[in-house]
Amino acid sequence: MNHQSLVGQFAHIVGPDGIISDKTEHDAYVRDWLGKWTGLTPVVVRPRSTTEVSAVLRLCHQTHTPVVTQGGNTGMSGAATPDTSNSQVVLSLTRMKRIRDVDPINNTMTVDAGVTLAQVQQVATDADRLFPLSLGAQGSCTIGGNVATNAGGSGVLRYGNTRDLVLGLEVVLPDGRVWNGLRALRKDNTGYDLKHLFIGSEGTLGVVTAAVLKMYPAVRNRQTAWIGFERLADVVDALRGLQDICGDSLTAFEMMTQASLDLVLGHFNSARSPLQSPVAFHVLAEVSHTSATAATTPFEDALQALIERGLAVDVALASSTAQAVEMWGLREGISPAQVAAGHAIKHDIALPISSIPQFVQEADSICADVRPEFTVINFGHIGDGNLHYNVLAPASLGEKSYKQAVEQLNRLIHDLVAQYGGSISAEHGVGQLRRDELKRYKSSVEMDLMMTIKRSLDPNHLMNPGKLL
Ligand code: FAD
Ligand code: 2HG
Ligand code: ZN
Repeated sequence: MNHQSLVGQFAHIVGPDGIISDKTEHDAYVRDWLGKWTGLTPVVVRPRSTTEVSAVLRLCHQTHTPVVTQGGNTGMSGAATPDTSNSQVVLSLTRMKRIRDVDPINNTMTVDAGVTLAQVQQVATDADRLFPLSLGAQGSCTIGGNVATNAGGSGVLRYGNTRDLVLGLEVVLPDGRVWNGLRALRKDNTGYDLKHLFIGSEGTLGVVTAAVLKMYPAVRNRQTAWIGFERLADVVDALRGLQDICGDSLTAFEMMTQASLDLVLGHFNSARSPLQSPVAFHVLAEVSHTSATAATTPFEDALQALIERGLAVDVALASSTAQAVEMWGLREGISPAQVAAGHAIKHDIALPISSIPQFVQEADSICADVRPEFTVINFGHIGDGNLHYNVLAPASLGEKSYKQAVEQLNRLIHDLVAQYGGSISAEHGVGQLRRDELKRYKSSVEMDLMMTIKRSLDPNHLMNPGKLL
């Protein structure tokens, strides 16, 4: 079927205002926000309901039309960008915005896939509850995208990844059938737990159209601190020291190097370091209580103990919500500051926390050896063993030299990660960015199992081709 009649059939399903066929209006859908990937699509299709998604996928199945599902297009791995063949339809779910149910007694809500993470957080707040997934893109990323990437963010330490926050899913399969798995149950052992196949599948197995999400008791009392360290081994010790005293109330433990902070301070004119002097490693730590009257002393005592034990060299405790927000602004500012600085070679890695200090020492020395003119921007969710070990190439580097540097550094850093029993994608997924790398680090048995699942659900290979596998 030619493009024009296909577009006509899509318009018949979603209505004329649900398609964008004019290429001059495709930019936001065919280019990723990092500016690393740009593709082409014959049409962007924007359904409003599961029934429409089902009809769209049935048509794609009948016509062998490949589909790239897209949420907020905030992903970090090029997984939501079509290729340049001009054959892949972009299925954007941002018009699917219904809050289907909120049940504060069951502590669950059921929402359409196109609802943004910030809206979901607000729905929970309005019900005097918490939805704890939290990340820099929350104003634009969608729950469908969070599910499809198994997003992490800064609350994983206490609440887990997206996978831990989902009780049920509704998914449209590649042939258009709808699987209604919207069960709001915390216990259900009736066979294979199918939702977990789709969580983290990056749009390669089906389209998530709705999710049942867990809610938690609202946080009524929060303390935020900025802590300075000279040694990474002390950061890791401090994490356990704080947990020994504060237990589960420690909800965030984010690390950044001085170079990462300097990048943010250089990018945002009004930004100030919370500490008096530079230190090698900065940590943003937060404790959260569900009781408004919870004692604040354990956290303060724990911070004091870090100084007394000689682990931390300086501490700033936020004395107001505004100060806490400023601290989080510094942390969340690292990504945009990197984009402004030019070429960041991204490594989103997971490691056993105990091996992080040794790993970083080795990785830093590799980078200094092979690329002394580059700057390591190492930061991340160290409380989860997740580092964003990014390497900034000078903005003046030509395209060809940049590509060579990416290949060289990916190989060296990822091989080192593998040596330490780590993962080359902790939270950003595989997408296009790490697709070829994946084969090197997964066993043939694991790749084979993944291909078997892919073939059985999507035998025509129409769902997000060229990504992940
Ligand atoms: P998209 O980018 O649109 O899509 C991502 C993938 O999901 C693609 O494979 C797409 O095909 C698939 N997909 C999207 N919707 C669906 C659906 N309904 N059904 C099936 N497949 C679908 N990520 C983290 O994990 N932790 C962070 O701390 C974090 N911080 C970020 C900070 C910034 C400033 C930015 C810009 C991004 C950050 N991200 C982070 C990355 C990104 O926000 C997440 O990956 C997010 O989950 C993507 O959601 P999205 O709706 O934008 O998905
Ligand atoms: C974060 O933790 C995001 O801020 C982005 O996951 C990481 O820019 C990055 O590499
Ligand atoms: Zn992150």
